[in-house]
Amino acid sequence: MKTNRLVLLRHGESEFNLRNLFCGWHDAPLSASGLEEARTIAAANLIAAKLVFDKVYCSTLSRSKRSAEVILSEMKCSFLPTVSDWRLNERHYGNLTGANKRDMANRYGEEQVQFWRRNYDGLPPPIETSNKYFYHICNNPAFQAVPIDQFPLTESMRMCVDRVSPVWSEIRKEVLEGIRVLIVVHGTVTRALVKHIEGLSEEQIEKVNIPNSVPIVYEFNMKTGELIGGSKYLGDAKYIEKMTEKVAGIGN
Ligand code: DG2
Repeated sequence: MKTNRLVLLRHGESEFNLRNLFCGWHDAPLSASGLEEARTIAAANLIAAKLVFDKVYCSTLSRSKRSAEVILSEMKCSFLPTVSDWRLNERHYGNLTGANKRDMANRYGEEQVQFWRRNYDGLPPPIETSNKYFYHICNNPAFQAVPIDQFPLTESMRMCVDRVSPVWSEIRKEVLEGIRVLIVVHGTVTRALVKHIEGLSEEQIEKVNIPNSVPIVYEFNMKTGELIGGSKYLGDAKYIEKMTEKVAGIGN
């Protein structure tokens, strides 16, 4: 049986992850630990697993692109073709962008915040012109390829799963042709891809949380397109469990 692998990865910790702020389409850079994580956790685990790649996909946001650059540099394969596709950008967090997750929980209650974060149809209020990040987001050249009628003001998980669907079909086709792909994206986009890949239900995906910098490996039967086994998270199981729990919670 001929098989091929696909690796999914959430970028290293961003400045907004560090400060516990909703980020979405704001272009926050990686934190110092995020840069270090991309090297010592993401790349190190890929190297230890002897994984090699032919092509890389990331979003047009710098936390995704920078993580991919650091990983490729560490793996000594910066020459690999890298596609930055806006359809892989993080879910737009609407007017929550820039807000502290704990402050929002104190104001609106934990249940409401978790509804916005994890419910399949949880739709944050649309971003307003008074939001500090509104103009930065609207004028970011990284979003030039976004068709005007598809430029979001907010998005639910469902909307994100739909947005990612066509790019996932393109990537899947390449994987089944034998191209070894690495995808370096965001928390919600990784969950959207996990839903597509594993065929999870809406209820199941609401319970999935993705830690930064932990490679997730999938193997496919190239003839039938079937997924062989489930996901395999690379790295220290205790660390992955701790970081997954941290992402699931609202934080301080
Ligand atoms: C986080 C996800 O996205 O946040 O937009 O704040 O992966 O780009 O850091 P990322 C954000 P949660 O949905 O986990 O609250």
